Amino acid sequence: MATLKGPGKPKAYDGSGLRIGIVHARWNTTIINALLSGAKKALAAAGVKEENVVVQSVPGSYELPFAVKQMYSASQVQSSSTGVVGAAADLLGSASDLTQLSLSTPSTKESPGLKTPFDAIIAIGVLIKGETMHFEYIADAVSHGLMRVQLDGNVPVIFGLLTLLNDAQGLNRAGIGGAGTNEGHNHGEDWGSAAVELGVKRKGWV
Ligand code: DLZ
Repeated sequence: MATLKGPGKPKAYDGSGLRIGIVHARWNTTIINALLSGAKKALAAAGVKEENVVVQSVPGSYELPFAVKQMYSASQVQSSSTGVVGAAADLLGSASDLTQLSLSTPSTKESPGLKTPFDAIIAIGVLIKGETMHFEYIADAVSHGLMRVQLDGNVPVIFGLLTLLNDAQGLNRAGIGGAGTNEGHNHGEDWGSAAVELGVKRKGWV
């Protein structure tokens, strides 16, 4: 049955030539893990190779915009020449986990030793409203931060931030609601599909 909500039935985009980054927060881990699995499942279903999916984590959602920006910058520098990887590390900060991990991903079969920049990055976070204004400030800052990164960086950033009033809303939106009956729909799958669609379209809109 057709539903009013959601992105509609996705066209089958071929993700086999894409490199996708995922940065997820660790707050509210149960929901995060399900969303992450959903995103990876959709990427695999679209043909994105496992070795071309790089996953990073940060403590909370507030850290997502910076992490996405760093991850993308590192992948750009890495792709320009293997010789400037050291310079990239200097540029981005010496002992940065993000820099080290994103620069040390395995090589593709097509171009050994040389990786292309990410075609899209998915930012995943789960904010659950508490008793203070914390939720509003973080939700607003992260939304604007992610938009800024994608427009300034010219890279699609998929908005995988759930802004929830309670735990149950989150479990449902991760497809693990209903106390063990897996009610709801996993929005991570939609984010994986969106990353593939935008990654493909970014290579040519006309
Ligand atoms: C501090 C905090 C709170 C109260 N709640 C959440 C949340 O529901 N989801 C989330 O992703 N992060 C939360 N954080 C952590 C902040 O995002 C951030 O990691 C810290 O303020 C440190 O910058």
